[in-house]
Amino acid sequence: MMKLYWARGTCALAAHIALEEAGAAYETERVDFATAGQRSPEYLKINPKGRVPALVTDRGVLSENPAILGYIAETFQDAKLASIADSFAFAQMQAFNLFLCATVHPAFAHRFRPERYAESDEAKADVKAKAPAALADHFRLIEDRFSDGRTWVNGDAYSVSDPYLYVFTRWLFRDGMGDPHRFPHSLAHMTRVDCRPAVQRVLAAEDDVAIAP
Ligand SMILES: N[C@@H](CCC(=O)N[C@@H](CS)C(=O)NCC(=O)O)C(=O)O
Repeated sequence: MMKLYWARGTCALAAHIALEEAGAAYETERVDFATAGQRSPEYLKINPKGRVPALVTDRGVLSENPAILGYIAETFQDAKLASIADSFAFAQMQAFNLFLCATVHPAFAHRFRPERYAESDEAKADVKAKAPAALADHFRLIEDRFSDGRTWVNGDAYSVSDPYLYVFTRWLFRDGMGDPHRFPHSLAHMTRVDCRPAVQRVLAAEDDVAIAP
């Protein structure tokens, strides 16, 4: 059986929701960031990068959200969590997921983990200060994507991109990020994702709640 390593309030929520949406048989193990569980010798054997999510499969461990999400979509094709038969549509989905992974997520890390990027207090403050403006630029692109009236990130069909975007829209509500209501399409999308039974089940399992926009 697959096993997902996750931590509360993290990007691992996307993979957790995708597994639940897929109807996969899986178990989970919480990594406790409060006690630096992600850097424990036991966890570093699972993911030497010391990050969540990590998905243990019968062929080995997968890390990195776009890889995990693509793997879930391809493994559980009946759940229709991606356009598997259409290589171009699949690549477009991956392009969006990689944008979240390589651009949006690091911009949040500048805000929440400035110690990764700078040494002095002054430099860390600078790194933090710049993040909300960068994120506003990224979310404006996401808003543009929804301006054609689409329901989900990739069009009319829900895909693994949706829980992934959901994670970051929720993070807009954290301290210092400015007014999330500047991004109405993203907030409406977050609410649509919240309404999905699989999402409700995962939030309950993670002892988390939907955010009221
Ligand atoms: N590129 C990775 C990023 C994973 C990542 O940074 N996860 C964060 C949680 S959102 C983490 O595990 N942080 C632990 C730490 O920085 O010590 C992915 O998309 O899976």
